[in-house]
Formats: sequence, C-alpha cells, structure tokens
Amino acid sequence: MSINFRKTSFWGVASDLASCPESDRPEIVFSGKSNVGKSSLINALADNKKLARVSATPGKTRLVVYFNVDDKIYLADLPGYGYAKAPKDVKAKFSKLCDQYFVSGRKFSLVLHLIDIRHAPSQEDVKMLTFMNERQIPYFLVFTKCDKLSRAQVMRQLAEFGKILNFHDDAHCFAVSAEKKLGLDDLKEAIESYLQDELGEES
Ligand SMILES: Nc1nc2c(ncn2[C@@H]2O[C@H](COP(=O)(O)OP(=O)(O)OP(=O)(O)O)[C@@H](O)[C@H]2O)c(=O)[nH]1
Ligand SMILES: [Mg+2]
Repeated sequence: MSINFRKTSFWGVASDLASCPESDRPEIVFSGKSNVGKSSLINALADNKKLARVSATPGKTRLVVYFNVDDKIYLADLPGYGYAKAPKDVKAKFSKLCDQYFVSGRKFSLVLHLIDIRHAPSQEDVKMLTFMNERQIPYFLVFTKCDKLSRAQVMRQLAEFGKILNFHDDAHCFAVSAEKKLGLDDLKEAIESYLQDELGEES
C-alpha cells in the first residue's frame, strides 16, 4: 500500500492530549530542536510549501500540529525544544506538552528525530535518543539542511555523529534537504516500508 504524500492536508492543532486526533491510524511524530527544520520537512514531503508554518524565528510551532496524509497516516509536528527566547511559562508549557506526548501512552508508530547536519547533537538530542532507546520507541534519525554542506562534509558529519550517538539497533539514518529536495524519496520509502504491516493490505 503506498502513501501519497502529496495528499497531505492540515488536520488541526492540539494544545493538550485531549484534543489530539483519535489514534485510529499510524502516527509519525516529528521531534527535534527548534529551528531544525521539522515544519520544512513536512512541507517538502508533501511538496506543498504552504502547509506547515516555517519561520526564521525559532519557536513558531507552539502546539502539536496535525496533518492528515492521504487519509492513511497522521504527521504530528511537535513544538521544537530549546527555544531560548521563549518566555519561561511558554517554554514550560511546550516541554510539558512534549513530555506528556511521549509518556502519556498515546499510540504512535514512529518518531522522526531531526538534527541539523552542521551541528553536533545537543544534550537534549542525546537525552531524547537515550529515552527512546530505553523505551524501545522506534525512530529514524533525520539529518537536516544538507544543502548547507558539501557531500564530503555530510559524510564526515554522519561518521562523526555515529560515534557520539548511541544509535538504536533499528535506527535508520537519513540525510535530507527540504530546500533542495534531497533524500526525500529514500525517507518516504523507508516510512512506507516501516508502516507496511500496520497499514495492512487495503488499497
Ligand atoms: N538551507 C536550508 N534551510 C532550511 C532547511 N529546512 C529548513 N530550513 C530553514 O530553517 C528555518 C527553520 O525551519 P522550520 O521548518 O520552521 O523549523 P522547525 O523545526 O519547524 O522550527 P520550530 O517550529 O521553531 O520548532 C527556516 O528559516 C527554514 O527556511 C533546509 O533543508 N535547508
Ligand atoms: Mg515548526
């Protein structure tokens, strides 16, 4: 069963768990530092620049924003963590929402954890990966903004990150650019094949 990512539409926003959609289909969660390119990646996968709000000002996504892909899966765009300039109470609310999301028992199928290819993974990235490893939460690591580096530099960074990060056995790594549309087909294929069993045989 293939997923048509071009058929992605805005579903709604959730400020708490009660307003998230019913868990009636596979859900893919986008996590990572503020400004890493979560919303841009969603737009690139859907080939629609107007879908998710992208901003040069970090902290744009302040709620969990849901997208419906082809009536088959949900994408959940989480607020980015580590946005230093957000007021304290807002920051606390974000992180509570993210924490709740991951410990609530809400059913999700896969996390795409995004890391900017140019920068060493942060403490929060390491914490998040440790958390997912401990809980056996399936994730793909997606290195973003690859257009900013040469191919050789990308390879070097990937090798370097492999030493720092304790990759989960099943972790898949992807190097992408939302800007130049690089690596997107590989990522889509991997998502589809990961969800194959869950999506079943229906057309
Ligand atoms: N060069 C380049 N810039 C990118 C790419 N992806 C995102 N950006 C830029 O990075 C900035 C942040 O992108 P967003 O997609 O809004 O990041 P986000 O992770 O959703 O940020 P929050 O909503 O604050 O958590 C914007 O200025 C984007 O244009 C990419 O692949 N290449
Ligand atoms: Mg965003």
